[in-house]
Amino acid sequence: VPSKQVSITPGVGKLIEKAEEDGVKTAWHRFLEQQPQCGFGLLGVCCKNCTMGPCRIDPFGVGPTKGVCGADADTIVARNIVRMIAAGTAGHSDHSRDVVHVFKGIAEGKFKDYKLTDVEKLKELAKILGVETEGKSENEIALEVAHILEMEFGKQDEEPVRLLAATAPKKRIKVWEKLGVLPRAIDREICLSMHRTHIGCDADPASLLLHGVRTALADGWCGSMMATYLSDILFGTPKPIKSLANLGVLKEDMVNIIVHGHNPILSMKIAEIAQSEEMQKLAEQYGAKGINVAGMCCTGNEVLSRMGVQVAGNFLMQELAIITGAVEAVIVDYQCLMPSLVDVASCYHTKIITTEPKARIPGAIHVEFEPEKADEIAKEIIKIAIENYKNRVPAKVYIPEHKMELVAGFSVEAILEALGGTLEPLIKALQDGTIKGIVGIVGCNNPRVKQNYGHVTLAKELIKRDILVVGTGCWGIAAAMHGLLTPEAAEMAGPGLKAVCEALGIPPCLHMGSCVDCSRILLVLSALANALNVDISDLPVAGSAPEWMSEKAVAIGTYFVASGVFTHLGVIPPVLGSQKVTKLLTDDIEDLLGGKFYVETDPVKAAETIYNVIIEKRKKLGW
Ligand code: BF8
Repeated sequence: VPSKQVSITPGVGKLIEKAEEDGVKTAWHRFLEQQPQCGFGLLGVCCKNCTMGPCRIDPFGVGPTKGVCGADADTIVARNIVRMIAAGTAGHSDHSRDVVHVFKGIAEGKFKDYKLTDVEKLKELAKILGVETEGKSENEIALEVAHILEMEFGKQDEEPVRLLAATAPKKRIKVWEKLGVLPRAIDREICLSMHRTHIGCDADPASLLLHGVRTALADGWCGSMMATYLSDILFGTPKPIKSLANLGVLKEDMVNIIVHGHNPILSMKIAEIAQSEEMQKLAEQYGAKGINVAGMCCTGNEVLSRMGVQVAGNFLMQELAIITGAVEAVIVDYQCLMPSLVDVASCYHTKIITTEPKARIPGAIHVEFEPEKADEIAKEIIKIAIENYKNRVPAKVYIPEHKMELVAGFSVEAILEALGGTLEPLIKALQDGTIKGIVGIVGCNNPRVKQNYGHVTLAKELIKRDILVVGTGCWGIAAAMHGLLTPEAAEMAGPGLKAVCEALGIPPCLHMGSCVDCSRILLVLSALANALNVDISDLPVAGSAPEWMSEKAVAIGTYFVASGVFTHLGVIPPVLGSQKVTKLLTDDIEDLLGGKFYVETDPVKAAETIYNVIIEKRKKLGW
């Protein structure tokens, strides 16, 4: 692998070289081995939804134009995309279900190791869901809220999910109502996505995609929204917090533990218990100076936003952390975990510890996490890491020195506080053009893109044009490692944005949390639209996923578009095999929903287009 060409992030190239010296393969190596990748798959024209297939449509029209059942490229491409949306929605929302379970258990007095931290937010949630709070205890309120939220997954009536009805702008809800895409229950829309795409069901690409929209809306405005609300109630709503990012946060003389995955229920416990005197003392007994917990991917964002836990890297760096030879344990819950972690770890002393029945990896140590015994299990897991410190081989250790300062923790509440308690200053800055617009950048790494080049370049190009950037997920970590989350980064911004950042002491790029926290971006859009009495599609805003790869990112992109947002993708989605579906998603859908997809692999060109779209929207608002 040409180590200097695959990433812009300092330290990554060196570790890829070390991997090769150590005889270890990374995702970049396996990506090369996969070349050339299947053209049918890339175009989305392979259908394996029944065993008459797999059927493949010849994109050049020379070979077969229909599968055995008669499905054409339009049907197949649309079905495949809807299944991606369903899987992504399932990922976010099933994570949410786990948080609801713990939230309810706390209210019932079952999970003594957790508590309700942000009671104000609980009351706010109760209020928007129509739960009376007067004269009731916290636990009573929480129980009623939990009951409503559980119903969001599986209720059988035709009413829209209540969180969406409570948080989306009224004008937007009317658009969805007219189109018949208001989601009724999360599990129901996912189930219906699978049913419609079964052999012999929905063959109409427009009808299929509209159900994809319905499913994605159940994710953004309900499943993910719920995960954000409840994680804030359980662990505290993020406030601006300083920390460091990149593999240089690993420590030569400490027990290094990486928490990786998505659910804060586990990672917050590990981070908390690792700080306890008992665990620190034990680490000292084993010859270490203490325990150093570092985050990876979205659970890293969760513990960063609330505790300031340092971040080791984003998606493509999970293997590299092990290759430093300095990590005693990688503790994972679910999503975005490479099964290869076990192969890589076998060349070092690192233990991979899975904790969830739904995400087991062959060869890993499995310690099942149960919220009833959270503290006890967290200790058990941390002890495995501590005891492993003695197995570290100093000759195999190389920790790159690079780490960057950052400020994270920009929840909606924190943004409002920075603005002095109201959106007015932001609206004024938008109206007078000091800030031209707002762009949410989200999503993954993908070896198709030079790692973090898309994320960082797009953000820099946008802030230069006085566009405020907010974002989540692996983008947040990329931005952090490249210094974009510091107040000093305002130097890179245009004069208007720079002045605003300097006046408020905030960075020009705001880290809003993990991928489920894209719901925070939706709430900002909703608040702006309501304040201006317009629809989200009228706002000078856009979305982008410059390096996306996961099905969850497809769900996010779709609910952004469905919410009226012009949404850029830096990686070509598997739809080009159908001109009809491509046109529906990048053109026709705008007439229906006010947002559309825009695909551009060059982030500099993408920034230019996004800027022009924002200027057009401003003109229409008379700004
Ligand atoms: O949910 S950005 S690689 S870690 S999928 Fe995964 Fe993508 Fe990272 Fe978080 Ni989101």
